Amino acid sequence: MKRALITGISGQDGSYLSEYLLENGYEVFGIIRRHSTPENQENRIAHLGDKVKTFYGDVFGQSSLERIMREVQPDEIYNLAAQSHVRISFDIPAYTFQTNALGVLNMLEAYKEVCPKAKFYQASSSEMFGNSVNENGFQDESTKMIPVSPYGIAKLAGYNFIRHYRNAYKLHAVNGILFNHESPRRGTNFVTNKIVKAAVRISLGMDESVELGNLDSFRDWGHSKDYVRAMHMILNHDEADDFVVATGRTHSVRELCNYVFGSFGLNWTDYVVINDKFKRSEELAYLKGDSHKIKMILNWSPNYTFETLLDEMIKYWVAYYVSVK
Ligand code: G4F
Repeated sequence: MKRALITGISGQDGSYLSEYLLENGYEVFGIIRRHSTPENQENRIAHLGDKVKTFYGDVFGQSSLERIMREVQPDEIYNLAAQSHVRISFDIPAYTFQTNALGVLNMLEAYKEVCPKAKFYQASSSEMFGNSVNENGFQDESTKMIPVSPYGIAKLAGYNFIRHYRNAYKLHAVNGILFNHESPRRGTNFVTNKIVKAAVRISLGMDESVELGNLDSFRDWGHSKDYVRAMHMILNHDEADDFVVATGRTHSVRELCNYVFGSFGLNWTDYVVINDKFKRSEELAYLKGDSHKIKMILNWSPNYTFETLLDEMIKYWVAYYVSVK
């Protein structure tokens, strides 16, 4: 049985990746941070029970990472731990950098020291591109990376550490450059789940409005389940390499509102209120990913569309509020 070690296992991607690896016969181990209310910390993986084994640890502490790696002896390491909220990274830039950049370095050092024969996946992000777009309107592996947020800057440092360790120490360390990916398990302070949850509550008479920030940015939204499958494929490619993972379709936040409120027969303009506190000091305006490389080399393609992703999220929140009402 192959052994996988996942940091950030209690997050959206960590939970779906755990399920995917268990289905594929892996033993799954995860690192979680200590939290004063432990049930909140593990609610996305609680349904997996003792099928996953978790350890307390933190990407800040190399010695605890080494101890865990020594005990697990992983074949595959997925570094998904991050401060993942871009707007919040403007409020806590140093913490974001420590987690998303120095955390990668600590993980790599522990990996090089303890289990260098393992394969190492790094959760890199389309936020690293900033406002660079190729002439054809897409971003791919060759697009310049000029990030516009503390989050993106930190992720870019992590991305470069991976490339450096791969080249310098001949480690099988890879980056997945993932565009936005969502699901019912997405945090409700990210725009998709925030809008879906609000629209469901408004449709049920539980709320009257929702406050949002910039409606004019465009994102390439896919489903986390499709993207964790891509992570596994990228890591298991014979050659250690970096891949963009995206749907190739883009929509504005405005279009997202229109689809979600429209599915309840509501006009979103009656319910959305703009609040500047949800805007960013510098914004990434447009993301549309070109994932031809992973399609051609690894034969990956997404099962979900923008519409089926949102339909699943809407269904989840309707069932949730109908059951608690
Ligand atoms: O949902 P978001 O917060 O995601 P964002 O900033 O694109 O970041 C996500 O995708 C990245 C990949 O490119 C990941 F690396 C990152 O970890 C995260 O998963 O915001 C999407 C868009 C932005 O343009 C934002 O300004 O929605 C806009 N927006 C408008 N009103 C809002 C809101 N975003 C949030 N979170 N909340 C609002 O009220």
